Formats: sequence, structure tokens, C-alpha cells
Amino acid sequence: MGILEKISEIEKEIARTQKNKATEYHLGLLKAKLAKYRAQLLEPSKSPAAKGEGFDVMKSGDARVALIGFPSVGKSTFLSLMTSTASEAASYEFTTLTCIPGVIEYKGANIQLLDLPGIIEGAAQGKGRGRQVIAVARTADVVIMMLDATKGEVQRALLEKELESVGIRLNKSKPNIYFKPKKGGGISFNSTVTLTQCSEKLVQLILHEYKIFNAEVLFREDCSPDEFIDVIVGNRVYMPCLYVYNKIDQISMEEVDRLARRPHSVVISCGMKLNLDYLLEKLWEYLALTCIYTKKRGRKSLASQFKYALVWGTSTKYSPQRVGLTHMMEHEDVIQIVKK
Ligand SMILES: Nc1nc2c(ncn2[C@@H]2O[C@H](COP(=O)(O)OP(=O)(O)OP(=O)(O)O)[C@@H](O)[C@H]2O)c(=O)[nH]1
Ligand SMILES: [Mg+2]
Repeated sequence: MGILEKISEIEKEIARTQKNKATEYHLGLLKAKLAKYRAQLLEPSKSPAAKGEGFDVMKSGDARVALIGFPSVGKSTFLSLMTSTASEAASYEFTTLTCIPGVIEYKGANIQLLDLPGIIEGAAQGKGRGRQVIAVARTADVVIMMLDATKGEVQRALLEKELESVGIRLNKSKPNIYFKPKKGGGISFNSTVTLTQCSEKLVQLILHEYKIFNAEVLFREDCSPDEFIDVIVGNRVYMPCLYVYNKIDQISMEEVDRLARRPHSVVISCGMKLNLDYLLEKLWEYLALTCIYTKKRGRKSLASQFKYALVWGTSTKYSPQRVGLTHMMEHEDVIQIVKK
């Protein structure tokens, strides 16, 4: 049996197993196996043909945003609207076949926006250019999942599943679990909170599946078995994601209203240029970039000569406040650096 069949067998078994106390160990093990096979699937292919096929686009600017979506949802139309780069848009599917970068200038920052080929179900397993697209998505600071408002729900669920299966976690933070493999001493298990989804036995079973017999595990949060597996496997990407429903000119006002209220969602129409400013504002928020202004023109080797700084703005208790190197600046603060 190939890896793909094994994966599909396990997925089916998980789907038909009812979740309850009696099946929790069984399910935990299945999930550990699934994560293992998926990791194998993602290992770089050794065949020479697979080499050099990635989209090599230089990172530039202050942040990178990747446009992910099914074909013909309007990704290229969006890039052409927001940046000075033109990316061919057309009514047929798979118009875009490679990665096309553009730049959005916003609040003094250069945001690199990447238009990518459309991806389809099975992308993670190598259908279409899925793998390459996903590889680029992993390098982004924020993913815009562009959806066709007329079929947004279905598209969203399918794409989430694809990204999920390659270890991309959308709008989630890293599970707060301390995990350290050891040379000996068995498995030491502790938690600082009451656990409702994992137990010591389940954690041991999962670790054994990964042939880990000595480790220190400390749950600082009530995590699920899936989250624990994520911590063991590592290599997960925790990515902010904006769900952008395009083509709202084609659906009713009620429907627009409903979609707009969903979490992490923005509704737009590239065709009618609706709500694009709001999308930019949201994108900025998700990028969480901090612009700071220097009072005098900056000089190199500043850090080594740094004595203290005066800061004006929202990050301080009073203005100006004298701060050290560890002070966290906030957006649009002004700083004056005093050298030794
Ligand atoms: N009605 C409507 N049509 C739109 C809108 N935005 C884009 N389109 C149309 O949708 C079609 C597909 O747009 P593209 O920008 O090529 O889509 P894409 O996502 O880049 O597609 P691929 O490159 O094939 O993955 C084009 O005919 C666009 O004119 C919109 O807001 N409303
Ligand atoms: Mg396109």
C-alpha cells in the first residue's frame, strides 16, 4: 500500500470512529500515525525532475503576503488592482501558472504581495502546482485565502484541509506545551492546568508511536491530542490568515452581511472596487508591523553604541520616556537614540 492509500485509510477510520472515552486512545494513535505519513509525504522528492521547480521569488520589502485560492476567484485581478504589477486575469481557470510578485505601499511599508496559481483539492498531495504554491505560502507572513463569494464556504473548508494537512495552522498560536526529548529517565509528564482532552497514558502512547521513550512533557494549556502531535512533529507554521470573499457583486446583501460577520473574514469585490481600503487596513492589522520614526537620520553600528533612548508615543507611560534596548516600540512612536 502506498502512503496515499495509507493516509486515506486512516482518515476514513478516524471519520467512522465515534469520539468517546473508550476510543480516545485508539483515535490518538490513529492521529499520530496520520501525522507521520503526512510528514513522509512532504519529504522532498529525490527525483531530479522535482528539483528546481519551486517558484523562486526573492523576498523583498518589509513583509510578504501570499494569495491562495481556487482558480478564477480573482487573485490576479486583486494583484493588478492593489499594485503597479499587472498579472493576467481571465475568465478561464489556471490563467496564472507561476508566482507573480507585486508591491503594496502602505503606511510607509512595502508589502510584497504574491499572486499564485490556483490550487485545487489534493494540492497537498501534488495535484496541479499545489505543492509549490503551498511551499511559497509557508514563507509568507500572512496568507490571504481568496474565495469566490458564491461558493466560499465549500472552497474555504477544502483549502483549510489542504493547508492543515501540510502543517500550516491558520490563526492559531503555538500550543503551550514544553517538550524535550531526553537520553534516559523515561517519560516525565506534568501539567499546570486540568487536562480534559489528553492524559498521561495517551501522551505516552503517542510518544511511543514516534519511538520516543524518554522525554519531559509539560502541558501549560488544555491542549488536544492533535496539538500535542504538532509539538512532537515540529515544523509547523502558525500563520495569520485573512479569508477574503471576492465577487460580492454576485450575491445578495443578506449573504454579504453573513460572510462579513465570520471571524477573520473580509468581503470585497475587485470588479466593483468595493471594500478594498478596509481589506488593506485589516491586512495591516494582521501583519502587525510596527513603524517607528527616528528623530535624526540613523547611523550604522548604533546598537553597540547605544546608551539610552527617549521615546514619544503610545508605548510609553509619559513622553518622552527614557528607555533601554528591551523597550517595545509601538506603531508610529518617535525615538531619539542617545549614544555612549
Ligand atoms: N463578478 C466579478 N468578477 C470578478 C471579480 N473579480 C474578478 N472577477 C473575474 O473573475 C475572473 C477570474 O479572475 P482572475 O483574477 O484571473 O482569477 P485568478 O484567481 O487569478 O485565477 P487563476 O489564475 O486561474 O487561478 C476574471 O474574468 C475576472 O474578471 C469580482 O469582484 N466580481
Ligand atoms: Mg491568476
